[in-house]
Amino acid sequence: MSEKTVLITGACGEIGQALVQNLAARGGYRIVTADLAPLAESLRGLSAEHIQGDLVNKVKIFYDYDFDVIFHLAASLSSKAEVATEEAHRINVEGTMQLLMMAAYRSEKYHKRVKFLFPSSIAAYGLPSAEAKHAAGTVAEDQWNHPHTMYGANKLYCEKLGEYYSCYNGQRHLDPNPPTMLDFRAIRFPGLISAFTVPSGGTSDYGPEMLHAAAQGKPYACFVREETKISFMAMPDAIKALLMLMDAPRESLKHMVFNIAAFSLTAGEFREWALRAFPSAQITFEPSARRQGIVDSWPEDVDDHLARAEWNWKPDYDVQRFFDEYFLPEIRKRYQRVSLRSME
Ligand code: AKB
Repeated sequence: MSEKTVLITGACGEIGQALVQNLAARGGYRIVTADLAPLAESLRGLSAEHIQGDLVNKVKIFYDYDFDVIFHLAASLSSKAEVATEEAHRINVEGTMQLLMMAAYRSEKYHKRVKFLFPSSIAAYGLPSAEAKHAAGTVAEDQWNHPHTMYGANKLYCEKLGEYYSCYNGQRHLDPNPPTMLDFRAIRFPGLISAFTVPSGGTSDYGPEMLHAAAQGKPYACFVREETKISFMAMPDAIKALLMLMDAPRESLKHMVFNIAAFSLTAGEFREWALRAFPSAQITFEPSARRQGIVDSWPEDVDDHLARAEWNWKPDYDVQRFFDEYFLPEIRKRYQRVSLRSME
């Protein structure tokens, strides 16, 4: 089988690094990476070509590449986007629009549907208050689509742009011979937790930050209240979901935007898990009104039956397995290595 050419934007971010490593291990892909940052150390030798710089300016050069699949991961996350709204809009919306137009153009010109994988987020939801959130419980894709944040609004709008370029681009779907359109597929991710990288700029970051701090014996002041609940997922499950959705035959997909769920827990429960593994961890709660408000607008949990029915989604890690089989074994190795290095 011939090699497929894949573009991964935001390749040096948390999802990007894990995705490049997984695709490279699978084999059969020519991986082109793009990021504002130079190629991360962890990706050396895995990326066939790295394009560094602002996506909005760089997108022209991608018109010359024969991409089969695009994973557009570059984004300004929810907390950062609230302090630099215009920049967030430029990265999250203009960058996505430019790439979608390029993928639509190539699909049409070469009669080949470019697959466009887009990480959306639970931030696309917006519940009016903590009480409404609690009452709503588990939400489906088409409920509560009233995001409170710039990032959430950007993600929801880009889902719509993806659908537009896939189905209606210029209303040419009504032509007697409609053109080939791109193949847009999006996942609304919950908060993600990697044992290898720490997030920055997001609002679900308190989960991974708390666990990484506990593992390193550093005190941590959590920026949301103990009872705050949202859904989380192990990074390997997030990568598995992206690859499963990429592989799913188009005919089996009736939707373009999918929730995926793994486990949902409160910040207080996170602290209990952290203390079980690291009994001397010092974790306190010092809520920030703005970040608390953001998480209060996100659902407690999401209904992922569409993903389960249409592309057989099922997470490998519930909360017990997440700690026992992924996070704790990996994090212990990681920080042991760091402390051994600091003794050298
Ligand atoms: C964020 O907190 O902004 C992200 C997300 C939930 O999309 N991790």
